[in-house]
This record gives sequence, C-alpha cells and structure tokens, in this order.
Amino acid sequence: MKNLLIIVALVALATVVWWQMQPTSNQTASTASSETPAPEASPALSSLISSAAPGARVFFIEPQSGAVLSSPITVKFGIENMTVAPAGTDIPNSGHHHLLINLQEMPDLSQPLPASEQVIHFGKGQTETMLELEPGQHTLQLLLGNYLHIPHEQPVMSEPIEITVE
Ligand SMILES: [Cu+2]
Repeated sequence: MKNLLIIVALVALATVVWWQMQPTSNQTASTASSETPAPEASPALSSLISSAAPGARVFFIEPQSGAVLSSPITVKFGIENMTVAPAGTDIPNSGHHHLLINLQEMPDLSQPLPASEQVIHFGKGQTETMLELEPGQHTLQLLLGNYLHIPHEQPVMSEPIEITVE
C-alpha cells in the first residue's frame, strides 16, 4: 500500500513537471513573430529534441514543383533514411510529417510545432493527403517532427515547392 502511494505521488510530480514544460500558445506566437533569434531551448526541453539520422530527408513525391493543378490536390510525402511513426511513439530515427502551406515565417524549431490551417500535422503517420486549395499560387513544404511534434536537432525539411491551382 505504501509503495502504491509513492508511485501515485511520483506520477503526480511527473505530470506537474511535464505540464510546466509545455509552451503556451502565447509564448509560441510571440517567439514566432519576434525578429530576434529564438533563445536556446531550456535543458529540459532540449532533451526532448531527437537527433536525425544521417542523410535524412523528406520530399514531395507528388505534386512536382511548378505543377498546375485543380483542387483537391493529392499530396504524397516521401522520406529517406528515417521512418514514419505516429505522434507519441518514441522510436529512434523516426517522425511524422507536417505540411506547411503558404507559411511566411518558420515557427520556432526548438518547440512543438503549432497546429493551424498553415501547419498541418499528420500524427497518425499518414504519408499522403487530399488538399483543398483556393485558385492561385501556393507554397508547400514538408517538415518532420518527432514523437512530441518537435523538429529534429538538424531539422528534416523539404525544399518549398510552388504550385498553381486553377
Ligand atoms: Cu505533429
């Protein structure tokens, strides 16, 4: 019984510590809009950043840059020298895809990526999607995140591609 109480106390403590490490959306927003370089991640958070495998890369299998398409668009994500794992699954040299759509400014790459209409998480480990886009020019880019949605120490991201939607 005493052991059980100790375990419960430890779990509660771990939860509090975890909670305090979570960035608030306000902090993320102010860091992202700041002109100054992002401060170094705290030691606690930096230990949550995963290293990337040598030669790791992500890329678009489809569409090709410069493509002229009609919506909805099939987008297929490629990955090399790493594996795709669902969010929450801590496997070395893995991550899940994030699709950046018309993003003007990179989010803080030392923090969990925000989720928005411009930063789409594929946390179930999906490797393709159908995308509804307005007519016009669009920029797409892929960015891998680890099991906690944090980009790797050497961020694994594709070149941005430009497509035109008719
Ligand atoms: Cu994610």
